[in-house]
Amino acid sequence: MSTHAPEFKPTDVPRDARVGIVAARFNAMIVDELLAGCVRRLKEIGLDENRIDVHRVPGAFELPVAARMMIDTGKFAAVICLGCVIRGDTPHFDYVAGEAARGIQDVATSTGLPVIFGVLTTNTEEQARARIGGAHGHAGERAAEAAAEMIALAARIRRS
Ligand code: INI
Repeated sequence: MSTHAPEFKPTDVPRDARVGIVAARFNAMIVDELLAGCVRRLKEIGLDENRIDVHRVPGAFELPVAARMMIDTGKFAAVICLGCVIRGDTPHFDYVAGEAARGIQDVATSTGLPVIFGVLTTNTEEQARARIGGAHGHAGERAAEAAAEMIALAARIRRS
């Protein structure tokens, strides 16, 4: 039995892995940058552009069902969900953000495949901007790294 925790190396990601991305149109300026950073990082990690499929949905609420549609094709090693939910004056935020998070995790656990939560949930647009290459890093890049690490993990577990 191996008891050491191997570090993630981009070279551990199988060359033939395909990644699906679903990105919300709502708060498009923020989500477009999440998407750009995510695709950029996946390519840096070594995924060919033709192994990355992108689909758009109206808002974060629709991310889980679109992720499920992509997973059900059997083509993808992971699906990354990207969105941005900004708190307003009504309880709407809680429903959209909460259901997106719950739905994405449901798809992951019910299919046994990595479905990555790349959804910003912030009080203000400024806080969201700080997370697309500002003071708080880039959530799109982090989502790409999480997907790559989980794909590598799945490959390692299959081999063990
Ligand atoms: N969708 C988002 O992705 N972000 C939001 O901030 C948001 N707000 O604030 O309403 C939002 N609403 C739309 C929602 O995701 C669905 O698309 C809509 O309710 C139709 O089902």
